[in-house]
Amino acid sequence: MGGSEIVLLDFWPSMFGMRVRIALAEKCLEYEYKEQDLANKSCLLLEMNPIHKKIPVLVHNGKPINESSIIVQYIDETWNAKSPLMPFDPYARAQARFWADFVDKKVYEAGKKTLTLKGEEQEKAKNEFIEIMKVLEGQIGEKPYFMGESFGFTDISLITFYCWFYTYETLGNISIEKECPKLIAWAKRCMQRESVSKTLPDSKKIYEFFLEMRLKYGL
Ligand code: GS8
Repeated sequence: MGGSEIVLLDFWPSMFGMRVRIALAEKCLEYEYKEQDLANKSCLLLEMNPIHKKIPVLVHNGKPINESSIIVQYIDETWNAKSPLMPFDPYARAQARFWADFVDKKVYEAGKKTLTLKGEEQEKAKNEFIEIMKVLEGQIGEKPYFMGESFGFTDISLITFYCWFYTYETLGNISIEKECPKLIAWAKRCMQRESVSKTLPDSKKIYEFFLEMRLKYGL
């Protein structure tokens, strides 16, 4: 895109960073990817996200945008001619935001608890995780995507967790597919899109990454 300089500060296994990569791919935008070391944060990251000091950060023509859901909406609004990610109708937009917000508030925390707690606490976390997935499965229902016929904002917010499912399932001893077959069918449908399949790392690579982290930080 002429005159636009796009830089992404990211970390490869981050489901939040992947959201931004999918949105950029949907819009066919070229950008510079800068992998960040979160154990030793760069001056650039601290300068571009002084409040949360987290990735992802999108830097567009020198100006930073923080928080993955906000970044995805920014991308959609700035490059609105190609592949709209939000529905046109204001009520449908509100619904799309509601479900993306539900994912933000529920999925990461429940997944993290499933991976890090033990015994009875882990059992509780696993049940909570499955319950959240079932709510999402109910919302997709018989539709191809969250908001109907086209892939968009809400799909992006959840699909990046899919490459973590193997890790949740293996370490939590659960089967998401058994409990939520429609959700998995939706995820496989999303994976048929190049923007998604080229962005999501291999599930086994994520699993190895998590085991390494666990060893290093004694989670
Ligand atoms: C979450 C980003 C986040 O947790 C968003 O962008 O949607 N609500 C934010 N980023 C993590 C890496 S992914 O787990 C991060 O940057 N952590 C560094 C830290 O906490 O120090």
